[in-house]
Parts: sequence; C-alpha cells; structure tokens
Amino acid sequence: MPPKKKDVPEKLPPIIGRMGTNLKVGIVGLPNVGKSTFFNVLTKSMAAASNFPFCTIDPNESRVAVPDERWNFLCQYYKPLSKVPAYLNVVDIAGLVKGAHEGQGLGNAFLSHISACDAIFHMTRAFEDDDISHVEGDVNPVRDMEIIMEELRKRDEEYIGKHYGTMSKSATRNDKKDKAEFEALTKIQHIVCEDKKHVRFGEWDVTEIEVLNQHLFLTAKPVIYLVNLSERDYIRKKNKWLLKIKEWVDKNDPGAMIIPFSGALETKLLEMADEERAPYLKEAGCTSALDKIITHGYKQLQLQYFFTTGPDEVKAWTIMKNTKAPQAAGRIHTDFEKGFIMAEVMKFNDFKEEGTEAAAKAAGKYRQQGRNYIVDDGDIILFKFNAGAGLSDKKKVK
Ligand SMILES: Nc1nc2c(ncn2[C@@H]2O[C@H](COP(=O)(O)OP(=O)(O)O)[C@@H](O)[C@H]2O)c(=O)[nH]1
Ligand SMILES: [Mg+2]
Repeated sequence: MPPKKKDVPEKLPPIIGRMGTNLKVGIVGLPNVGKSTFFNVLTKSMAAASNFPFCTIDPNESRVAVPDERWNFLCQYYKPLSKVPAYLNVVDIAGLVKGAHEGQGLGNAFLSHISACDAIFHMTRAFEDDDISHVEGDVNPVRDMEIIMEELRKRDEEYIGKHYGTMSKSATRNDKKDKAEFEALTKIQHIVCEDKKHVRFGEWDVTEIEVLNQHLFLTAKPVIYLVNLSERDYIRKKNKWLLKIKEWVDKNDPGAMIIPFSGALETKLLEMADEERAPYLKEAGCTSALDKIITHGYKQLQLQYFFTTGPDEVKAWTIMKNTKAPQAAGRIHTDFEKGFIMAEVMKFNDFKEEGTEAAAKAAGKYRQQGRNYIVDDGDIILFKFNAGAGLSDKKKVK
C-alpha cells in the first residue's frame, strides 16, 4: 500500500450542477444558425468513426462516442471482443428568439429543454448566405450571443421572482436551514436581477452551491461557444467576426472556450467516401472540428473515465471528477463497491511505455490503491473485491 499521507484527499471545490454520469450538453442558439446541421453531422460521423451504432434517445437527442487515442490504443492492443467508448449525450434544442422567456416562438418550452441540460454548446452564425434567412435580418454573431445570453438570464430572473416570495415567507419562520437558503437566494437574486449577471460568475461557498443545485439555473451552466463559419473561412482561419466574438467572450464569459466550426465543411466530409476525406483535409490544411468539440463538451460536464481492459472487453467507464475508487468500482457493479478491497491502478502512459501489464508490474507501476484513492482520468484499473460482502448484502435485501 502507498504511504497513508497520499490517501488523504485534497480539499475539493464543490461543483455547481447536477451530479451523475448521465449528463447532457444542449445545442443552443437563434434559429438558422446551424444547430441541427451540427447535431446531424456529429451523430452520423461519430457513429461511423467509432464503428459503433449510435443510440438515438429521441430524434433530438443522441449519444456520441468520445474520441480518445488511449482507448484506440487499448483496443488495438487487446483486440477485445467488445469495445465500449465513453459517450457524450447531445441534445438539439430548437432555436430561441428574442422574447423567448415571455413565450415568444414557443420559447418557454425550449428554455425548459435547456434546463434539462448540464452544459451548453452556444452556436452562433458567422457565415453569410443570402438563401438562408436570419431572424434578426443580418449576420451579427455578437448581437446574437447577447440576445441568447439575455434570454437565459431573464428566464432565471423570472424563476427567482417566483421563488423569492415563497422563500421569504418560510425564512421568517426562523428555521435555521430556511434562513441559510433564503440568504443564498438573496445573493443569487442580487447577482442575477440587479447586477444582471449570470449565476456562474458569482463566487459561491459550499452552502450557497447546495442551494444553487436545488434550482439548476440556466445561467449556471457552463458554455462553449461554437462559431459556424463558411468552409472557406474555416480553412483560412479568417472571418471578420472572430476577433469581435473573442473580445465579447473575454469580457462577458471570461475563460470560456470558442471553437470555430463549419457546418458546410462537416456536411461535405460526411458525404464523402472514406478514402476521399483524408486527402481533402490534407489539401485544405485543416481538420474536422468535431473531435475537439466533443472532448471539450465532455470535460465541461466535469466528467472523465477510467478503463477496464482485457481480451474480452476494453471499456471506458464514465465517472464524475474527484470520484474515489470504491464509487468508481460501483459503476461496474454495486457488489464491487460493497466488497471493495483495493484498486490496482496503472497509468495509461506507464502501460504504453512498459509495453505489457507484466512489465508495468515488474517496474512497480501497477499500484495498489485504497478506498481514499481519487481516480484519475485514463487510469487502467483492476478492482479487487470481496464477493461475499456483495452477496450477503444482496441476500439481506431479498
Ligand atoms: N452556407 C452555409 N449554410 C449552412 C451552414 N450550416 C448550416 N447551414 C444551412 O443553414 C440552414 C439552417 O441550418 P440548421 O442547421 O437547420 O439551423 P438551426 O435552425 O440552427 O438548427 C440549413 O439550410 C443549413 O443547410 C454553413 O456552415 N454554411
Ligand atoms: Mg434546428
């Protein structure tokens, strides 16, 4: 066993948002900016690339494989009967328009679809095309981003308005817990309704985050900005809006990621024969943006995965960041968590460098970890558990 000191977990910042491993990213934006185009190419090309049937949850929701070189390597190495990658759930949400929070263009229904998501791909249109109308009359992604952000904020404002009255009544009952909740709500109200800021830009302590997580505000959800460019602009990495978008995001959502994308190019790539794709991209001097978008979307959800490997199966198991070994084991089977003894952990890079499991073991790189071990992204793990513990518990339940 490693020295005890290492077993003591560092203090971890609490996470704003839903807990769980089945989280989703919603594609949000004005109508006609390329949301459905993106959703379609994503669903179809990731299914083709991973050679894995994609799963349509409903027509607007899909699971796409998260591309990962480590997973590819492990599949190549073991040539297992079953290969299971990690997945990202993506939802195509119908376009919002100005006034959505007041019900414009079925806005309320669409806003509630956003509420069911855990992060946002904010799609903006920076491509010109006279044949494709723009709800605001002309192409101006900065104005469009402001419209969407303001609709989300107003929706939160309205929601707070409704709850604040109820809360202020129960808070006067002098219940300590209600009071703490009311204080947190007062701060949220101030930030969203008076400062007119988004929830995620506030500084929140643990109690406040607990309150935030009971309400799941739209403006608490992390955003990745996707800029839909013409194929030409995407290839030459130039468009008159890119700098303005960057300036706007730096000012209004500091640190958020902006990923240029081209619906036109991605559609073309999807329609090409497999052998045409690579030469076309080489000639153009660019790559598809899909891999980058998926991997960053997955990270925004605070998700990561560990691998189990062998000739039967290579599988990526999704867990939330900061998950400890027994709970990670519980993803595989509840008995693994109940009867947890230890995790034998190998770092992917150690495995790759050493060449075989036996060599990694001989080099002391197959480490035994206890119940306080926080699983790292990409760990290769073999769990040791006491089957009896699981079984007797099972019997007790029955
Ligand atoms: N010229 C051009 N048209 C695009 C691009 N992306 C999407 N479109 C077209 O724009 C229209 C609206 O796209 P759609 O994905 O349905 O937009 P949504 O309303 O945001 O879902 C469709 O006719 C698409 O073919 C692009 O990059 N360039
Ligand atoms: Mg659409």
